[in-house]
Amino acid sequence: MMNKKWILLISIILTIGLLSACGKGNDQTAGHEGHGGQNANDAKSGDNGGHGGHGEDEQPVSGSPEASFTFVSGGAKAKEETEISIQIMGDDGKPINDFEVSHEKLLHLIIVNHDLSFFNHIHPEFQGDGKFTVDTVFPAGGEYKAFADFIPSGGTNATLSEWIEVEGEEGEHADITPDSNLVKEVDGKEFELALSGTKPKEETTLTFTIRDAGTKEGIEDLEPYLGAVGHVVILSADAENYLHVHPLDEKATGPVAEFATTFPQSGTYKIWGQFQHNGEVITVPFVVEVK
Ligand SMILES: [Cu+2]
Repeated sequence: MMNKKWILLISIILTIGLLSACGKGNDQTAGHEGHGGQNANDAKSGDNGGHGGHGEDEQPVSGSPEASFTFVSGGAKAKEETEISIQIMGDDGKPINDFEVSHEKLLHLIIVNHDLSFFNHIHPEFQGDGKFTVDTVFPAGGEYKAFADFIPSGGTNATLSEWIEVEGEEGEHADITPDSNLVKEVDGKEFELALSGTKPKEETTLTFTIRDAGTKEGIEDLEPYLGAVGHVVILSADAENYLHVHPLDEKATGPVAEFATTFPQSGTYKIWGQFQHNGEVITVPFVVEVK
């Protein structure tokens, strides 16, 4: 009970401080106003959802980080190795240098193309001064969306994204249509996906059952991938919503792997399940409709 009272008291004090700082238009406020302009990518990398904007001076840097994605050589060409740089800055305009290890990594980078037919999940290395870099190859020209998923130390999970342009001939655009049958065969394995529900704003359990495609026997010796039974990424068809997904039993080894998520609104979503078996990572995509 005491704790709650203290939190309430501190919140009130902070709110009063914040309101007065924003209202007066003094030097401090002018500094904050300038902040948006200094970060050209502010609007583009807004998937964080929690842009507070004002009065963070007394708080840790990690309140509402910014990420900017650049190609180190100035541009990227299809089918050529390209170095991507991701610069992470705090609210105060200073680089963030302390990150929590999440799923065994400091930062997860997901790259998809416009129709979500291309999916890449890689792990850039931290170079200091808030910067991560990684080499990658884009299969064709066109627009790709990059998502950087990380947790600043002492902060909350952030997913910052930006569309990036790759030079070269574009591939064919395919429609993103919901699968009529949620059973897929990839690399000699059969993956069956079941959803506990398909309603938005309700926690949904995703159950993957993994079998040998030939014998139909369940695979019971899945290896941990990024510290858990598997890793699942979900994006809305327009790549606007990146969903957070967590395993229900990290230590599971198959044939069943369960994850939980909440679809924010109705629409079409693409789900990528990633599992490791015999030292190889297998990525299996599904498209579902949430009504
Ligand atoms: Cu990752």
